[in-house]
Amino acid sequence: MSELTNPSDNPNSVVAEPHIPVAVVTGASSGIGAATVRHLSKLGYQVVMGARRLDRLEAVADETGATALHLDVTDKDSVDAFCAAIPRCDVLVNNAGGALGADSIDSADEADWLAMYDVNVLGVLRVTQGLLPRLRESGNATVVTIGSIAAREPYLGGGGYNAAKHAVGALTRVLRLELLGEPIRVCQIDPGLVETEFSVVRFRGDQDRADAVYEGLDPLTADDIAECVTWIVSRPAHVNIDSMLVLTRDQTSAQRVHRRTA
Ligand code: 8X3
Repeated sequence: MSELTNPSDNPNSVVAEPHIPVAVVTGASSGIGAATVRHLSKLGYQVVMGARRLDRLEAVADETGATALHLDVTDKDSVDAFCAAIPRCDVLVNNAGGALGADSIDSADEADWLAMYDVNVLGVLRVTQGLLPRLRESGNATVVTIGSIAAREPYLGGGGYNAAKHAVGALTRVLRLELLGEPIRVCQIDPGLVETEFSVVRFRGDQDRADAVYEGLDPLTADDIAECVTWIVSRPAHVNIDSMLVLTRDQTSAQRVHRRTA
């Protein structure tokens, strides 16, 4: 983990180096989040990353020099402490999120729906709210939210995740309306099939079921999406990439994929 000195009474405060832009990435302990930390660090950002699994974050920190802070986006106190430790924010990547289950609406578990709404929608709300003062101070900021093809298109078994990600899309578009006239860009990347821990978590550790999601096709990688983030944030300041749908060549829509048979 990078060495932090204490600029204030907050022992966890990050020290922002003057002239080095600061990027904040949530859900950064693995997958798209960790890849985004690596790519933004290479691009020259001082990166502050948050996640629940601090041990995993510290491994990414050792590799990149990014600063690791504990963050549970479903816990308002945790988000408040995280945001209070960040003195500057030029880029916010709202990546924390995920799916739970693939049940039909007929058999859906309300607790899963609540959990998905909490992490995907309220998580983005809490962190964005908490860092908006820092984003406004930046004078040239970008919020990139990782949505999903599930934010655009319903699919069988997608009920709760579709509902949550559609809400993320609504939140992103309302935020863009609200910030019109301020120097803050608002972007949403909607990835299709990306092979990360996403499906293992969705299917509660059932690796075979998770593997089957990507079987016979070339899925996107976390790096593919991280490269989209770095491209978006490195456009000239007046260019707002409002939204981006990113699919593997083997996928044309949520339910239409090409799988090679052995
Ligand atoms: C992940 C894409 O199609 O597995 O956000 O829901 S999908």
